[in-house]
Amino acid sequence: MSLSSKRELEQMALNIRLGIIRAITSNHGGHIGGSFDLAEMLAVVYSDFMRVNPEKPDWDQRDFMIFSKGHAGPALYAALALKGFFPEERLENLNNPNSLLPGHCDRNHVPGVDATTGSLGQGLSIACGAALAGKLRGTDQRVFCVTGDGESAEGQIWEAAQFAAHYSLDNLIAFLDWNKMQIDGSNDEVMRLGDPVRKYQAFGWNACLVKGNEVMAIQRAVRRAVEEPNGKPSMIVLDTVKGEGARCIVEMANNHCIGFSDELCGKVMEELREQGRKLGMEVE
Ligand SMILES: Cc1ncc(C[n+]2csc(CCOP(=O)(O)OP(=O)(O)O)c2C)c(N)n1
Ligand SMILES: [Mg+2]
Repeated sequence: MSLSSKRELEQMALNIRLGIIRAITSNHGGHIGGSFDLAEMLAVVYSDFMRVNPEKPDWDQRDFMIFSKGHAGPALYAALALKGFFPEERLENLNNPNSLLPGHCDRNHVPGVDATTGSLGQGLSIACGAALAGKLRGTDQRVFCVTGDGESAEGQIWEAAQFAAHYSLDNLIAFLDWNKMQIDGSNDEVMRLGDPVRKYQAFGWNACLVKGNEVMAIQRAVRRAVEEPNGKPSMIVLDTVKGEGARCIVEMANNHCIGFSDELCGKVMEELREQGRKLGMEVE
């Protein structure tokens, strides 16, 4: 299997953040914190592992991406636009009236989106259904799923965790964006999650902790999950920082869903331009 280099993946992650900014700026705000911190994971999965065909988004042998933390739609949309599912200009139509790019992931409007999400807690169950269907049909399709740590307060997540282990869904590769924050503050204040790796292991999953904003660490973990199926579903816990990618966003007391002024956009772009220079990329 030929995999992307660190530099290529970091460039892709930067392009994803630029796409997120393009979308969120057009809507004068949005869910930046929990979108930005997924850029490295999306860069790895869409560059190296997702078997999809942007020309035929409904290809019946494709891998699935179930974005359970649907409020991070701008991150998934940016990756899909870069992959060629729709023109990048469409990113500038986030959440406008009659938009073809609703703020939360919407499979009815956006090519490449496999499940409509936003009501938290449901995506892992949808992913289990898709993974079980793949097994029953005898295909080698993989199902990727992205969950949140605040989202994990939903009981349905743990029903799905039990189900996936029971049905030996080793074609299911899930991520947990462990940024320790949710909408109203930290998980420790709102609902303690404890150690998610040990929890998923106790539920019968392969579970590991990786530096969630380091492309090579993520690439290694996903590679292991896809190349060494062992009868168990895999949970890759991404140790992330909410808003990673721009210091001015990380440092905000709450960066969950914020208004986006020209001034803030300018500050973020300055940081992204600096990262572009280091990666040998021209960022406008
Ligand atoms: C069932 C349900 N309850 C509440 C919400 C409101 N809500 C939107 S995002 C969010 C926080 C989710 O936290 P987390 O999963 O940690 O995602 P992050 O904020 O880190 O991106 C909440 C509670 C929702 N979308 N769905
Ligand atoms: Mg969180």
